[in-house]
Amino acid sequence: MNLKLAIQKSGRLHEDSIKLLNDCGIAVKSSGSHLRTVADNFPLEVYFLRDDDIPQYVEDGVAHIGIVGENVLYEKEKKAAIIEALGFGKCRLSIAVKKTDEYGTAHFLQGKKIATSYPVLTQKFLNENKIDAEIHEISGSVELAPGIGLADAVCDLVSSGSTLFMNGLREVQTILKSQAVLVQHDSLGEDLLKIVGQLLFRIRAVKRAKN
Ligand code: PRT
Ligand code: ZN
Repeated sequence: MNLKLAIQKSGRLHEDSIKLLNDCGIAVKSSGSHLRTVADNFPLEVYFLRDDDIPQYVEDGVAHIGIVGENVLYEKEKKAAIIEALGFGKCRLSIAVKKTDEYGTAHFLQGKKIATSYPVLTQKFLNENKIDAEIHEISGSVELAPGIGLADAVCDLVSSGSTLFMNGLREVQTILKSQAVLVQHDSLGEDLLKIVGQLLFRIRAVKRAKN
């Protein structure tokens, strides 16, 4: 029996996910044009997917475990338990405004328009702060929105902050800190749990060796 693991096909988490497996002594190759691959020396089958689809695959149990950013996991609101934080893919989901705007508190956003690819997390933040604002969902180039008059603010992922800076924006409030996590399907059988345990044992050893 093979444990089925979903990882990102290409993008910011792909290389680090493959490297983690390799550091664990598990021989899997980068996806190339393949959508799945089987490890040579560990009972593991890897599915290469869009990161957005990984929470659903794990909720359904089509993949038994997955590697995904917390930002995506929480946005999708799927049932998939975090079993280990992996320490890569670190970023934050933040509110940013035009650099000339005085922000002060979240109440700045009252009645305003916010562009984001994370409508669920943005709405949660607004609710928690009892703010009424319009969410404009876009799937990419969110940082462009204020400059072209599409929105007053953005809620987007930030790592170095240079993309915000280049677009005349200023990060004013972090609403979520995120990193890549290993998630697991709710109800795995004993045999699969045993393999998950072996994998976790190796992952933790790799993490310890790095510290
Ligand atoms: O194709 P697929 O849907 O799988 O990939 P994707 O395009 O949706 O995601 P991808 O590969 O861009 O990111 C995958 C995951 O990496 C994210 O969900 C985060 O968990 C994590 N991550 C870490 C980041 C960043 N850092 C990051 N900086 N994801 C995106 N960014 C973007 C951000 O959106 C902004 O446009 O990078 C830009 C900002 O970077 P800085 O350094 O200029 O601040
Ligand atoms: Zn994506």
